[in-house]
Amino acid sequence: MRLRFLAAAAVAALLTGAGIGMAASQSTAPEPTENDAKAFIAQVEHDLAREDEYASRAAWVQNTYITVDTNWLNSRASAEFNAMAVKFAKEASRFDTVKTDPVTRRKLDLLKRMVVLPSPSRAGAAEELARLRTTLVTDYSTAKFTYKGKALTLDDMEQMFRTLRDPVATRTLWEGWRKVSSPQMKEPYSRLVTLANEGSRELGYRDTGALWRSWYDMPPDKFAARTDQLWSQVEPLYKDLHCYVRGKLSEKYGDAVQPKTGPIRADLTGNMWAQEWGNIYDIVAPKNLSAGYDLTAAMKQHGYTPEKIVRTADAWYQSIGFAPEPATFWERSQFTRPRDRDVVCHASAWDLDAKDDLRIKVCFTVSADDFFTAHHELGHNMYQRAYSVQPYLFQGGANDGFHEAIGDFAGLNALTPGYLKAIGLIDHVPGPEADIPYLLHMALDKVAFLPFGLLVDKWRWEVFSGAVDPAHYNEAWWALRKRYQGITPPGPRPANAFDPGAKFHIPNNTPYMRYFLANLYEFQFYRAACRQAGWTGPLNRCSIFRNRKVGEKFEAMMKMGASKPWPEALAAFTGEHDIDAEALVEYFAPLDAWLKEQNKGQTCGWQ
Ligand code: X8Z
Ligand code: ZN
Repeated sequence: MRLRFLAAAAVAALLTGAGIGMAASQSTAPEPTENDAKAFIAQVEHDLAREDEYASRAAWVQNTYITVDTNWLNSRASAEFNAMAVKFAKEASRFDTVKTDPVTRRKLDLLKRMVVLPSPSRAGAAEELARLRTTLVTDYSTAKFTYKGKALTLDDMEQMFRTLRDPVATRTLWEGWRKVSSPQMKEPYSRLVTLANEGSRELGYRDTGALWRSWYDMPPDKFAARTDQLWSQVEPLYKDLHCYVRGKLSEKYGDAVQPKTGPIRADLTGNMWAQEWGNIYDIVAPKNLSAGYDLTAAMKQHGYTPEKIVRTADAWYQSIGFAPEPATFWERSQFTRPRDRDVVCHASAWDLDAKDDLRIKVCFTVSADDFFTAHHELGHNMYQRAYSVQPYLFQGGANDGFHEAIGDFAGLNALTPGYLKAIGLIDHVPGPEADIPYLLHMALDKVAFLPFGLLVDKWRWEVFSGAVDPAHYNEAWWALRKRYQGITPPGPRPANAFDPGAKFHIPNNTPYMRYFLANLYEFQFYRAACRQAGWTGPLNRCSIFRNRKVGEKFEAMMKMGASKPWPEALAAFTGEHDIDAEALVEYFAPLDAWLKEQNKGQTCGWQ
């Protein structure tokens, strides 16, 4: 084929050109042309798509059946894909000064930054990096903590955390998970950081953090400043929520367990990482106002199963015009934890062939958390299928925050009482007195998440840049947890603790700023959708269920994939050209006024 010839010619030119003392006219390889660039891209897209499918299938098998052999296969496939992508990314630089059409130029740019952890080119490095990655995620996924004679998985403990209200028990589980999952990761993790940085430098990035910050169609430093500025827009709202919740926790547990000042004790938030607090709604619920229903209870009452939750989410997407998940989705997905083997339980959505082999892999129970997560995961699948019309290098989100925001937007609609009534989960829609309880419940998840969404990669940026060395990994983690979230561990941390490793995205090397961005985008999408639908009531009651016109416009944005800079994708659906925390702030404005009223006389903050 044309490009194989091109590649061979380039190698030949390099070899001859390397000869010392050659005349300049003989030693200079011919300048590549626009056609060379196009041929190069065609070859890259063909080869990467093929290798990608191979690596994805190996990863699926490993994720759903962890054994020594599937780990081996996954490492091998991942190393090969990584090495190929890095090689192409380097070759792309040959066309830096070639004048090309905008599509080819964007593909060349995307190619240079597509690898999350680039492997160094020296022999054996890609294999070592891949093995470290598999080891870390396997350690995380197979860890069990023995409590009262029972070996508990993480998802067992997460489920207990939702309703446990005994601070001795929550502390035991919280510390137990961090003892069994992560201390042994510190050494392999720091090795992985060294290797990924070496690979990133070969590609021209200062470190892997700089590579990650380069994904947003703006200079990396500008992106970092932008995230700080977005945080400053929502920080006052977070502080009001923090103040109110701390007061309620102190009322419930007493000053000895939760003091009225200072940070919140992490294990009292109903979540293993204190990242979303919706599970402790019962503790913070206003005395005189009722939400009117409990979604988890309603689902149990109506005989919901994990699969039924997923079918309900699929039906929501169909109601706005999306095609249903294919038959193979229902045959090949994993909805619950298999009882006889180890798996990676953390929820994920898969696209195996860039056509129709879509799947999710989750370990659901019947809970409001999983109801939301089902919409979240299907959002990934819907996006994957929408942009499968694009060429390989454009088969991705407008940015990774968009990918996370699609399903969160669906979830915002699906949690409204109007929708829950329409699908028969609740009998009547509560009146306006339920708005504050509803917003409070939403804020416990959406507002509480913001500082966590921000700090995970602030920590990793410091680790990749070398600002924090392995001896200070844990200290730096807790400094950020305290500074941004205002939370604290239930007791002193042991010297060998590696608490970042007790959160999936660290051993799995999934970048995290995407979730911070998504939490803002989802409210921008929601506000725009409600305007398009002509909604005039309180924003929190708006639902675009069955609105095919809005669905069509949403899908049009999704079909763009990564073909255009993200501001263009955002504008295609919302008319807005920039990310803006104002939509979230507007949504929660009635709650913030109420919180300020409740907090009167309290000393808020924690420094
Ligand atoms: O990891 C996820 C999804 C899969 S992309 C379930 N989320 C983050 C987390 O669990 O920490 C969704 C919210 C944030
Ligand atoms: Zn996701």
